[in-house]
Amino acid sequence: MGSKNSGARNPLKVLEAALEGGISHFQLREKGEGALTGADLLEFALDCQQLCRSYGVPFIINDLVELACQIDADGVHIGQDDAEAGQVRQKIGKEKLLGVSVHSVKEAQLAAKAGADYVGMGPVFGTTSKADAKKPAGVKEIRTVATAFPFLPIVGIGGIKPENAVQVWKSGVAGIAVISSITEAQDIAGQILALQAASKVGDWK
Ligand code: TZP
Ligand code: MG
Repeated sequence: MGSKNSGARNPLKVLEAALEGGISHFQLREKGEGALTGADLLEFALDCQQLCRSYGVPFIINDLVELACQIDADGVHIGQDDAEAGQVRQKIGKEKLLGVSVHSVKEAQLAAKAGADYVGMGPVFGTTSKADAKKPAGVKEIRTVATAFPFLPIVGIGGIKPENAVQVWKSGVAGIAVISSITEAQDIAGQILALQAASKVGDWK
């Protein structure tokens, strides 16, 4: 999430509630109308980083490789239209997390070769959180990539809610990433529990 994803609520309070609720990773994605820049963005990023550190949760920055290096973030996430993954890996070093958004086996293969630790795939469902989102892709390609690269962690993203998370978990992802499902939840901890619990549905069968 970014500073503009939490509606009337303070984004740092929403992040804190999500950390308290048990999110495993946080990605700062500061985009869209009114997005923070310059010193304001730096301050917000540092605040998010400090909160994540206090919960022992990795803090990843979307797109902004320079900012990630400047504040020693735990990782960077880039898309196909951002900097080239191999160059970003060179820049951040081998200890940092590198995530790359992919939409096909070919893109996943290139990302893995360039040193990605995980790939993001989506939008699985319709989303209003990404202005330039492609059309919903479902889980078909996730299954294909998961089969082709069983050791490459895939994170599903886009319109994922507790009600539709089971099919994403079942497609072979290592994790799911959400914005609105958590930022718009009244009971953030309860929502996180429900999203996580969806990964277990059917396990007892
Ligand atoms: N990439 C694909 S969909 C998306 C991004 C960043 C937005 C996810 O937000 P939401 O609110 O969980 O649909
Ligand atoms: Mg990007």
